Amino acid sequence: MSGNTLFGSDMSYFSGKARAYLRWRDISFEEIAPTPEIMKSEIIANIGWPVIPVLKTESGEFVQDTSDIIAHFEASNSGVKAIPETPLQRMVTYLLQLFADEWMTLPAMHYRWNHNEEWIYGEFGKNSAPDGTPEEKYEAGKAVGQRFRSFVPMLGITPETIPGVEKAYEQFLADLSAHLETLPYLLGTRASYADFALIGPLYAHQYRDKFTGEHMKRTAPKVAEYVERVIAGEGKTGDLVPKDDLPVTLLPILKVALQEHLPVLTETSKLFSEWARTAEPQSEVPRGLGMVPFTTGGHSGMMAARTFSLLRLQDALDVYLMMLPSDKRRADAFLDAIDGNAFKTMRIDPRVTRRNYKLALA
Ligand SMILES: N[C@@H](CCC(=O)N[C@@H](CS)C(=O)NCC(=O)O)C(=O)O
Repeated sequence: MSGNTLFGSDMSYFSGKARAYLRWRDISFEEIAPTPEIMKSEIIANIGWPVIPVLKTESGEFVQDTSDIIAHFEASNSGVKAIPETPLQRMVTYLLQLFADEWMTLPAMHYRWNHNEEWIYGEFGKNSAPDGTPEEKYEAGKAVGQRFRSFVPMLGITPETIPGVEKAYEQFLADLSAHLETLPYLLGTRASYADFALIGPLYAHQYRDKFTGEHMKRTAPKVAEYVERVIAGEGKTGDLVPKDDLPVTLLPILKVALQEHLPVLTETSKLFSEWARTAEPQSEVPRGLGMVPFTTGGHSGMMAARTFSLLRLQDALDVYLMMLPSDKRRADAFLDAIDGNAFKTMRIDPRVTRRNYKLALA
């Protein structure tokens, strides 16, 4: 195998994010599905745990985590940057990534596992038993799918919270549709990093999964067309909104995102700081640290305190804390406008990083 290989799947949330970026950047790559053999010989052998997407570069280097995959190519590319270079748009990009990667998992997992379960087993089976009969595909897909299905209760998706998850998702579709009336991409007339991040939840689960996709195309056709553009790698030319400004139509989305997610992140960071007090320096961080309360769409429950979210939050905080005073005043005005005050004083203490493809103390 030579060239860039993306071990990924059309059914996978984060593979869509990486794939949309690679196409937008015109990077030639071959996407290879994670058959059980590939999982063992390429992914577990090199990354240490079963996860996709994984990039194997031309030189045989393995990169995991979509932000590292994108950073790998951005470092050597002389074209426009995927991540905006101006401070407020940059911070908002990381906030949108935090929302897309870590909060949109709620509707994605709810709709997949409560409305598309039987269908998705057949789809998973295309990777697990590519040469099998439909029945063999279904059984093989079910064996793989059970692992993902088991994440549903940890996300707090229960009969009590499902009406809230659905309400929040429908509001999101309405807000994004309104935004797309004025701009074709999140931050302008070209695609940027935030669009790739949003394709994570929006492509595989919300657009491609049979029943959820039909619902999106029927109730939010502008969003469906947007998903088609971004996953195809369109939006290469055009501009971001000038003068580091933000489209006002993004504010409702960011407002709900922060209102719902920040309380969870605050509780998670407290549990993390407590855990870190007695942890060895540079330790690997557990993926979950107990349960925390949350509210979405007005319905409340308990979900796992997922530590990886703190890394995505830390990226946004780093941009905020490094801002020059005049930029920070603009960022504060923006945070005030979306009731995001809690963000201003949040700190990830101690800092986190990734080591050996896992979350670790910096
Ligand atoms: N933060 C990672 C997340 C990757 C991820 O969660 N991938 C899913 C499939 S879309 C997976 O393989 N999950 C296995 C697991 O979480 O144990 C990234 O951005 O690449």
